[in-house]
Amino acid sequence: MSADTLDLFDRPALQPIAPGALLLHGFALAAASQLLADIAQVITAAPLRHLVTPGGYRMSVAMSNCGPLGWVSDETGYRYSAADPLSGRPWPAMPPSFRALAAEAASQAGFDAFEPDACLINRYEPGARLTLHQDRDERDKRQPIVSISLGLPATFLFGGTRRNDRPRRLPLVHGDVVVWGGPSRLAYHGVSPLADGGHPATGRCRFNLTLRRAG
Ligand code: MD3
Ligand code: FE
Repeated sequence: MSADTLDLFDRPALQPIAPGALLLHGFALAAASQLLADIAQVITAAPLRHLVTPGGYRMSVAMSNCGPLGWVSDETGYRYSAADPLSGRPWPAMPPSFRALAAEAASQAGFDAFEPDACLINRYEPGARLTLHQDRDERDKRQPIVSISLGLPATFLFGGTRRNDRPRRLPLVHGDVVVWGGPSRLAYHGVSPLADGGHPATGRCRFNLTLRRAG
């Protein structure tokens, strides 16, 4: 390839986003069909549902969890719970495919021995969004968070450590993996309303897996 020929999409495989934050383009592509089959299994046992915020709003994103702990919200607050409030039973086990990919991605970003105990599954349909927030319900903030994007593209909003810091817009596409740690761990972030479309792997939606060490 000649020096002036642009690489496909002109994106490096590993893209630093901010101190402690690294975007791994396409890192989940090879595993995507396994990940989606495993998501289907998990959400059969623990169905996706629209949680209610402590403020009384129904979330537009539908959620479920797997692993020892699951993130839940209701009128009384946010918390991690070992049981699915819909069934009273433990969340489904974390599929090895999720665990392995998260540990590999974290290691690429310099976080060794990442052992997530919580995986939140977010499903976005067209129009669904996540308003700016921090993830601060986890015990050890030195542990990174790994997120895996599948299906329709989204515009991720990445702000600073103060809510009023103007967020940067970061496109995330099928197969992208992001590791958030160090100084980025408490950054405000969100997702713009999902644009309508269709994706061969997921149909008319986006899945995001958020892997965390919560307990
Ligand atoms: C940046 N989910 O579930 S994951 C969430 O695409 C959440 O569904 C988004 O934010 C989604 O809480 C984004 C990416 C993410 C997760 C945690 C972060 C980005 C982060 C923590 C600090 C900074
Ligand atoms: Fe978050």
